[in-house]
Order: sequence, then C-alpha cells, then structure tokens
Amino acid sequence: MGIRIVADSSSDLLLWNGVDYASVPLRIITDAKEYTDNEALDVSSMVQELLNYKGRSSTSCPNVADWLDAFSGAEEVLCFTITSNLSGAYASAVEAKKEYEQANPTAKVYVVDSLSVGGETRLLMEKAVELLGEGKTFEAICAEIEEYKKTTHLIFSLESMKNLVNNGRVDRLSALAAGLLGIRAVGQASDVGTLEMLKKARGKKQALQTIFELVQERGFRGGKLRIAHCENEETAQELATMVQKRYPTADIKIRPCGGLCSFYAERGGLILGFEGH
Ligand code: X90
Repeated sequence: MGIRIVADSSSDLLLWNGVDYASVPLRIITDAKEYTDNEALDVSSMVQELLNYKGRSSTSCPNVADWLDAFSGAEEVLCFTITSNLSGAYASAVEAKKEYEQANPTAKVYVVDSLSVGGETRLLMEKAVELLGEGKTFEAICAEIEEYKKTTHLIFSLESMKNLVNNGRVDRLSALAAGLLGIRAVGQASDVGTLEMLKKARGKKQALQTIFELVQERGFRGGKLRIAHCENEETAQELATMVQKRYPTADIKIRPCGGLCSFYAERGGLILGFEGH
C-alpha cells in the first residue's frame, strides 16, 4: 500500500488528482454561522458575508477525531499542518498520530509542522509526492522534507489585518499600518512559524516591488513559486508576469485562497510560498 498525504485546509488544496490525499477542514465561526473549509464552501460568498458582518468571528482547527478520520485505512501517512505557533492543528495531529499508531501497530504517521501556511505548505506536499514518485522510503521522504523546509519561505501582503488582530495571531501594534487606506502590510512567516511584519507599502506598485525584492533576498532564483490570492487574481497575475520576466524558467502557479486563508488574509491579500535558500 502507498503513502497517504494528509493536510489541513490551510494548504488551500482540497483535492489532488492521482494522489491518495485527504484534506482536513478548519472552521470559520461567527455568532450567526459556521463555515467548514471544504469543497462545499463558497469562499467568495463567505468573504462577502464576513465583510458585511459586524459581530465576532474566529476559527477552529481540526480535532483528534478529524485527523483520525483522514488517517483511517492508511498504513503510512505524511501529515502536513499549519504552523504550530498560530494554531492547535499540529498538536491535535500529533495526538492523533499517537492514537492511530497505538491502534494500528504496523502503521506509521509522520506529522510535518509547516511553520507556515498556504503555498509554502503546498511546496512541502509537492516535494513529498515527487519523492514518492522516485520510490523513496517513508523515512527518507520524512528526512528530505525537513531539509527542504529549511529552503522554502512565505511572504505575504495584506490590505487588512483585522481578523488576525482580533484573533490574537499578531499584535495590534505591528498590524497598525494595514487597514489604513492604500497601505499594504508586507511580512513573512518567521523561522519559528510566527507572523513577522517587514515593510509597509503604499499602493499596489510599491507592494509588488517590495514583495519581489524580499522573495529574491530569500534566495529565489527561478524555482517554484505558489501564489494564493484572496479575490485578487489580477494582482497575483501581475506579480507572476513580473517574476517570469526576470526568471523565464520559474515554475509559477496561482490559485485562490481557501476559506481559512481567505478569512485571515482578507480581500486583496496575497500569500506567496517559494523556493529559496
Ligand atoms: O487554529 C486555528 O483556528 C487557525 C489559526 C490560523 C492563524 C493564522 C493564519 C494565517 C493565514 C495570513 C497571512 C500569512 C501569515 C503567515 C504566518 C506564518 C494567512
């Protein structure tokens, strides 16, 4: 039997053709409604509803039973989670691993703490599938992913950080600039998987320039780049064109943010996962 890939929905990938893959949803919760981040979720409608909604909103991570469901039936599982520094998803996955291995003594589960979200997590998952295709063993794949993780990065640009601040995922002071008209907050997933503010950019052009510089500073030289956007395909495309012009062989893919990333990145947000050094 092959290796199953499992990831929570912060990876923005719900289905994966040709791969034994399961996505485990996070949830977005308001006093009025609960949204489950799976294929049935209409992300655009959710973003619009949340913009009109004035009450409290929050998110919740998968619990142990959710992870166990996704592991069920598999002999070997590679499980990818959102950064353990901003969510309980990693902790519940580790607990699920223990329970699963206890109940199935020959089964193996390896939990990767992405220390990131979205595109960077996806790069780790893509690497796993690539190594699987090369016929590598489970142990070798786990070790290589941990090495690869040291070379991948995440940069974001956000027009609002309201939901991040309200849910205590970033301190209010660092987030002050985002939300002012025309100011974009540009930052990164730090080495320990926290949200780190780096720059303020005024207007779209400056934001794109800033992002491009930061991406290159972190060693991007035309490898893989995964851009996720919240209702901002046009800017994502502009960025891709800019990168492709400088690095014609770059492997760039654009996709919309899923529910969880849309909730935190908010309308206009861009999240980039890429290969560097
Ligand atoms: O457990 C939960 O309820 C989920 C909490 C998630 C908190 C943060 C998600 C951030 C999503 C925002 C821009 C990228 C920041 C990257 C920092 C590592 C996307």
